[in-house]
Amino acid sequence: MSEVDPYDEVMRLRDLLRSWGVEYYRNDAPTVSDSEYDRTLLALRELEQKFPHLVSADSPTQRVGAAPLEGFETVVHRLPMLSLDNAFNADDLLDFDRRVRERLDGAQVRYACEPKLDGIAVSIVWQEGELTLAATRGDGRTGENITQNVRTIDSVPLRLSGENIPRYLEARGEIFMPRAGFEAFNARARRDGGKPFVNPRNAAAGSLRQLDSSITRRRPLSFCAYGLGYVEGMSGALLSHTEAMAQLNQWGLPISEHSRSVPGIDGCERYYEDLSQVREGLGFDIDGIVFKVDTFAEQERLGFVSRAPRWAIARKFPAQEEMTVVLGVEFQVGRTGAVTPVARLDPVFVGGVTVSNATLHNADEIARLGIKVGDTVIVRRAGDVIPQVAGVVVDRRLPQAEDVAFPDSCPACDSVLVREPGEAVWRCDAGSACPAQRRAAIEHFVSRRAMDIDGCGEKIIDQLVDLDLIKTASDLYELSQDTLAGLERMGTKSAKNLQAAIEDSKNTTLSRFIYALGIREVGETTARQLAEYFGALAPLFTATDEQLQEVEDVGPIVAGHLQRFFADPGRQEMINSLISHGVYWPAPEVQIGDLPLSGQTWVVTGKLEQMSRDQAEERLRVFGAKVSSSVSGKTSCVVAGPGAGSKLKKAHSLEVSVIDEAEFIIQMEGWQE
Ligand code: D41
Repeated sequence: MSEVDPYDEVMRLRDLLRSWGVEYYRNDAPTVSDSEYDRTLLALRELEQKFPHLVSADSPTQRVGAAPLEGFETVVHRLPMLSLDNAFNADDLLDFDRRVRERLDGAQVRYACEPKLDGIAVSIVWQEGELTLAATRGDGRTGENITQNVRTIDSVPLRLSGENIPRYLEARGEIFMPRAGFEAFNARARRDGGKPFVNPRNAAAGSLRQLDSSITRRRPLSFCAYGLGYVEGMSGALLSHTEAMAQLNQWGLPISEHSRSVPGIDGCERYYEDLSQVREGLGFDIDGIVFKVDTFAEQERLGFVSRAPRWAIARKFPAQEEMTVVLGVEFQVGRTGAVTPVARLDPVFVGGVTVSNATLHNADEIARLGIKVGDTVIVRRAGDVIPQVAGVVVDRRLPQAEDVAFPDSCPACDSVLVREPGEAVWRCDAGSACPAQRRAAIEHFVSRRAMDIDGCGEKIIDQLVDLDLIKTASDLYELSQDTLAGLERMGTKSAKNLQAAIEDSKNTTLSRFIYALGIREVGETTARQLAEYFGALAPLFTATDEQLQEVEDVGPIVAGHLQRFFADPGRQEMINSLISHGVYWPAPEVQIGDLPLSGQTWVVTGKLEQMSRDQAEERLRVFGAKVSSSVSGKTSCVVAGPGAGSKLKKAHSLEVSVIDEAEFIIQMEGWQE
């Protein structure tokens, strides 16, 4: 391959970045993922460093941000809004600390750590305590006047409270849309035929860009301050970032409840690990952690280079969004017959894992996305959630892209597909006659929270079903060790272990058994409630609609599913067969009313040492407690182990009683009597 001329390459990268920038900032419709944008910008910056004569004032590297829009006035920031350097790994962070200590002559430095909110950076000014101006960051030097829109955000005080209010206060911070609000907004937009946003940040940007602030007011935006701008006429001095944030908070500005001041870079690394753990539970998107040298005196000694302070750095999390290409769409049949389209993707590394499939949910979602095979799409993966296709990059569509054809009949058994009124899902109506439904039902049956048969993964079940060794879950209990040992990737030892696991699973509980049956819309909670209410399996076969609906969480729809399930002769036969193979559960011993924790709601959080969280929760239920995953005013007690985070904080703030594992074990002994 011939060498690329650096001049041509610089021009090409600039053109790319500029066109992406316009799409992004003007139309709130990104045509690239953030990470690709960042990578391209980095490539350009590196080239310009290598060939300084190619740097020009209009290069995207010279201003990180957007041109002001027509419609908003331009605001010149009294102090430039700096940008943040990025660290993409632990080494980058160590280098940052080394540079800081070199300039400060050696000693360990205190760092202020805070989550990096994924929103829109703004500057807000209060004069004599009254909010007078709010502006976007723009290119750092000038931004857009969005005062009217910012005034509609509840968490931004229109008037400062407290003492020693300065004549002129500029605070900088981030405006963002919490996830719950984002999901609710998108759900409404989808229902009303509107256009949903790709992610919370685009939603925040789009909401702030409204020329009519009554629209902004209806958007669930929040504000969080992260620094000071120009300040004048203040009595007393603030000596550090930590002090400044506390002062802003006293004047009524929201600050991050997760911020902390730590000693040295080791403290920063620990903070990064800790926050990575709780990231999913935060309720809003963050894309990294910001570390700042805490004292202002040290910040001043460090100063800044062109556009970024030497005293701060953003340690980025692995990207949660990436672009890739749809190679095809397959249709999977689940245990309830639901046909789910799944996009096969050119594998991409996103949010820390390689993703090669993403669910497309149903036919409506395919229509909403307007997705075609061959399209470039943005794949989003948040935490442990299954990867989603957030949007199609229509600009990159090739002429040969093909429409997705939803099948007319079941891809596994060719039976008709039916769609119930008001439902988005097409289902195969063959029930247990469909091999795909049977296979999925068996997978569910053996899963950890159902019968918990260890070592019986998808690959094994596929072989057993394909070789016609099992038709239903009850056939599992007839498999010989020899048969199992004959499967691919199965030695005598693992065959022995698997058979032992199958044998062990016979001793179960009624609620696990009901859950394992895989009845439509009967999850773990409903299964447990059914087990508690009926106390045995037999009454479920004959229960009337009214009786079923007596159970909490069971309405007419679930009652209908239950009745159809237990009336199906094939299912009856399978249940009888399971029981004749020796599946059993202990009869309930105590009436629900007189259990020691009846009527109480408990929460378990953090890591326990003597038992798993699941085990603790199961025991609490045995003693009659309801177990919840979130703390509220109604919580009776929280069991907290090491590493407990926001739930523990919330419990303290609501004055809910908190006990540790040791105390929990002692209390349990009392309940057992
Ligand atoms: O949460 C954030 N997104 C955040 C952004 C933060 N917590 N701190 C920040 N600190 C700065 C400096 C150190 C330059 C005052 C920032 C940003 N800057 C920032 N946001 C957008 C560009 C720069």
